[in-house]
Amino acid sequence: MPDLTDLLVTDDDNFFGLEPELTTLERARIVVMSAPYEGTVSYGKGTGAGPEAIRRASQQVELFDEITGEEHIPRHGVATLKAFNPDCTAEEMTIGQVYPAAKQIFEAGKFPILVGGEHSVSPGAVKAAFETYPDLSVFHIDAHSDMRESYDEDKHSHACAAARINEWCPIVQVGIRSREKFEPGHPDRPVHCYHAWDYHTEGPWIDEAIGKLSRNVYLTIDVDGFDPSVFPGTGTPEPGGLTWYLGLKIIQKLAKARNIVGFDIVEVAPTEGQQVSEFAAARLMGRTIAFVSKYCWNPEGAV
Ligand SMILES: [Mn+2]
Repeated sequence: MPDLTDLLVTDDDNFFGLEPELTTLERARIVVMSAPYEGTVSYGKGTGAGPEAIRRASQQVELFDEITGEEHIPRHGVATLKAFNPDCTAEEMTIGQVYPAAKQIFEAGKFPILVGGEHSVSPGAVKAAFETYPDLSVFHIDAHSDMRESYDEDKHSHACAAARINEWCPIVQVGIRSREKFEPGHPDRPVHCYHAWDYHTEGPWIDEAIGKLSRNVYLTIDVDGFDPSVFPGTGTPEPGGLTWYLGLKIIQKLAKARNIVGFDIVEVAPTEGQQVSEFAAARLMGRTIAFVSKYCWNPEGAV
């Protein structure tokens, strides 16, 4: 595994189009990893092109966040790593490439963001977070519960992401509307599943769901947890997901109540002829950074 310095993007082809002095590993508190992997995709293809499309879209995102009233991104700095090599198995991607990079980011005291690619890339980042924060739990936004033990004879398939994560951490899932009848979690690490049918509008359930999490939380966002009107470009769209504002409010509440230690945004599959999904993903990245900065790093800002 190369040192993070060897992976660093040093020109202005970085996330959010920052001046290079804001993107060094010394200056930046946030480090973005790109995993353009779609090796186990079972339906629509194209998530391999997600990270590059999101990076380009992020250069069009306004850096001022009017919800929190601050410019968090230039204040903290964001380092961009070169994309990992997608010519490998899902296990080699997430355990062989994502995990060691995420581990180094945590060891440097920085905040990792992982951009996919399919959901199979996430477990390696969670493993590194879990080794850094032994009480870690995972907040999982997705249409799919991803709790299959194995899929297409691959334990590291995108359909098994939460099952792999559950080998280390308890999970709270929201937005779920596609799952197997029987998908047990580990007996010592419960998986609380909030189905979209019952929980798709604002209500006390959000605080209840967040209340099931430990202090330190890794946030994994499969964009298909949102409604396809928000993210039409995704591998396996399901009707009836979270609205944009409900999703943001859930993440804001999460940041106010818990310490988010890292997050990922996965399953964006850019659609020819429009930029809706990659721009929404870049915006979601920016908003989530704003909430983490405001409420997790400035605790006096919490309400
Ligand atoms: Mn999904």
